[in-house]
Amino acid sequence: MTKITFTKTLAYTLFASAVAVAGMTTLPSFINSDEAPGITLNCELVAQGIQAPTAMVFPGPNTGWVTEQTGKIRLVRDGKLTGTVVLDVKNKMVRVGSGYEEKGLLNVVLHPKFNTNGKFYLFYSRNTSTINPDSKNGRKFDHTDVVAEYKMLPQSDMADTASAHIILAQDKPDGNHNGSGLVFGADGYLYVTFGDGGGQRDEHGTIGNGQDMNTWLGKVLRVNVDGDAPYTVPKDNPYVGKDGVKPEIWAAGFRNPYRITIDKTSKQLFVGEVGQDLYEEVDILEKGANYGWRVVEGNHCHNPNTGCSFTGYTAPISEYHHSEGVSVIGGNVYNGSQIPGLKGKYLFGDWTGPVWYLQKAGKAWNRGKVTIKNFPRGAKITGWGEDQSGEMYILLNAEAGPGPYGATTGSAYKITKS
Ligand SMILES: [Ca+2]
Repeated sequence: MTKITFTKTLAYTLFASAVAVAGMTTLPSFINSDEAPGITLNCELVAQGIQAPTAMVFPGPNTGWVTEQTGKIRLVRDGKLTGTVVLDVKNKMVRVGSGYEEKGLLNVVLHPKFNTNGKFYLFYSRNTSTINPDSKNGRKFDHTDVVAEYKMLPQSDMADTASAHIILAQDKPDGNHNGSGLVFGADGYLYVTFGDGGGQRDEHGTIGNGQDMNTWLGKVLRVNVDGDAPYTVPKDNPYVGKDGVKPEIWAAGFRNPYRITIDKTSKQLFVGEVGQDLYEEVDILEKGANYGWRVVEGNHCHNPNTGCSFTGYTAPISEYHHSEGVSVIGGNVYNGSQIPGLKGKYLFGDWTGPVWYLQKAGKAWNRGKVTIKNFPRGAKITGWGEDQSGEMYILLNAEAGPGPYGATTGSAYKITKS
């Protein structure tokens, strides 16, 4: 195993200090609690030499793909990273910075019928020259986030670059908070998450994008990619036919819902929603629900910062304070067979390294600490994966950003029994 060193970026150092100060001045006696018992797991290195891994999917029983933030899908076969590049979208994307960076190739999901139709979907950031009509001095949007469909070449490990077509495109006022969650529900529809537009505190328009029902920003969308191109809106979406509301919206009130996943047993969708300065949260997605941002952050008032109303907002199933982390990296419910004690638990982490599980207990979800042995110290958690038999994988980056193009400080580990 490679020894992984960790270098703090200036941005992260500043951010962590600001959080520490906020914690001291506003929450001097905050005590963390894990209601459920801690568990210990192990992990096995599957692939190293990856540049800033963002997502991992499994097109075959012994075949995985890992997306690199800088644009490539790398092929992993029989537990080893191969030289095969399934696809490289670097030339379609924005230039990805080497330090802390939220843009780039952020996610991939396979069509439920991938085995027969070879279709898959990417979420990446591309350049734009469009002027942002809400900017004060005629500035351009920062970039455009897109969801693109691709098909595999027949009988090949590689994608057909000519098959690309854009399903969704959303202009972004700022570079951060891109969402990028992609999952197919049990209904066969594609769910896509978009962040609130970026900057901080969702200071967009008069009420913020999270609460503005006339934008995809700060929302989870639900679309049908199997009808007319590029997509159709399912008739049972909650806001179809409502004036001033985008019909693609399934749920609202998000800041940066970085990951969305499906529990293959319960069919519930889980969202890891990255908070502002104080609280990170995990949500279970419900039709037409509003998760409260920017009015609330987790179970706490945000704007206004006291005396807000929680009426109409769906609470997270779990939240944690920034004394424990800074960005939730939503994971998966374990549905594998090799770790019986993990069955039905939602495993997730924070970008700074801690890992927890959530276990349903009556109406509540209790949190427990997860200790992973042989886990590289100081590495950033950037994503999770679930293979065809339900075993789970964790993606790490030794650095806080992608590094220069071609840098390889990322790795993928399989979660195993202790
Ligand atoms: Ca919320």
